[in-house]
Amino acid sequence: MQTSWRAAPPSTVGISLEAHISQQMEMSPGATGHFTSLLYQIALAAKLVDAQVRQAGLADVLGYTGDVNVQGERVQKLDTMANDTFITVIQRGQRACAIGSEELEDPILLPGGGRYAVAMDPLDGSSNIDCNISIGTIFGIYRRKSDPSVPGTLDDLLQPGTSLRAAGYLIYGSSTMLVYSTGPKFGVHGFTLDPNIGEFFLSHENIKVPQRGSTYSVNEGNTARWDEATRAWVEYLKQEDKETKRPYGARYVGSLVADAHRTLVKGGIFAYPADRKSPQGKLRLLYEANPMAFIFEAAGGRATSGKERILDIAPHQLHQRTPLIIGSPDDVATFERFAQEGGPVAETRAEPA
Ligand code: P6P
Repeated sequence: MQTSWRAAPPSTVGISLEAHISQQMEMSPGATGHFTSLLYQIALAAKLVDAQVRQAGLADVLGYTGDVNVQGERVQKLDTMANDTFITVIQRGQRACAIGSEELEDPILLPGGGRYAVAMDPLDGSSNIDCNISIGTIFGIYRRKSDPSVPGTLDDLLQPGTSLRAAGYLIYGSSTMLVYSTGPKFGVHGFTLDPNIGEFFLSHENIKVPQRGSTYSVNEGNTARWDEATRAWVEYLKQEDKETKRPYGARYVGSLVADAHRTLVKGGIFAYPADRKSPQGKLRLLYEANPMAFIFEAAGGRATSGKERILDIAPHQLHQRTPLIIGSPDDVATFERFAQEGGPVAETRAEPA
């Protein structure tokens, strides 16, 4: 006979995503449930995409559709499926007035009074699908600026990251995780999908980026295209120096959600800097850099373009690019010292004062 029942602690690992979102809503005075409902819709769409991604190896969905998206990249069937799934679910939920997607040249502008604008990369890293490397969905949620009596506008999406109401990502990896935040006050939380029952459960509560890490994540294949400061920064990290715990380990998957998630949990730095081929950087501000920057800052990390804080950048185009450097505060500061002081002359390779 059980003699006592141990009451669960107030906020424990293991609660469902729905319960967690409801708790956050209760902590938001004046909440109407619209935002909560939109988060539920994103989680539902993520489950549907996860089911397709898991079967991709078996079903005939790995091939290319033959189409080319607005980025000039050949579109894989899973890209199309993910884009259609998120858009359909969000539209049906009627809480959004505008959706900007990496897969669509123009935003979807919706009537019906939805209060939020969603910027998303439905399936990032899709070139890795065929080799079973982790891929993901990245999203940012803005409060609309336009009058709710009319359909949403492009301006509802062209907002700086400081205006984000929430942001997050899904990583479809060895397990599927949803990581999201509604801001530094509420923290960053990771939920792991239990595929047997189709529910997300809190597995990583209040994720904090370590003050400093021991790995750097950058595509060194671009070295010949980098400026001297970027080259000097990487060379500095590779030097042997016990006092500053160098060399750093190199880790690069080539899938943003995978590289960012590792950096978020373990610390260190991820960089996609500008180079001669991509003078504005490769990654997209609205639906890649901003959501990641929002998450990292909410977790105590930092996010810069090398010249300015990512979240401060005023967007002017839906698909505009930016250099993206995210990670532990100390490691991002080291990058900035090289970027802003032009880096030392090659032979010294010491960190600028
Ligand atoms: P590269 C994937 O195609 C992606 O958009 C991001 O997920 C990833 O961080 C980056 O491009 C990798 O780019 O040029 O290193 O292959």
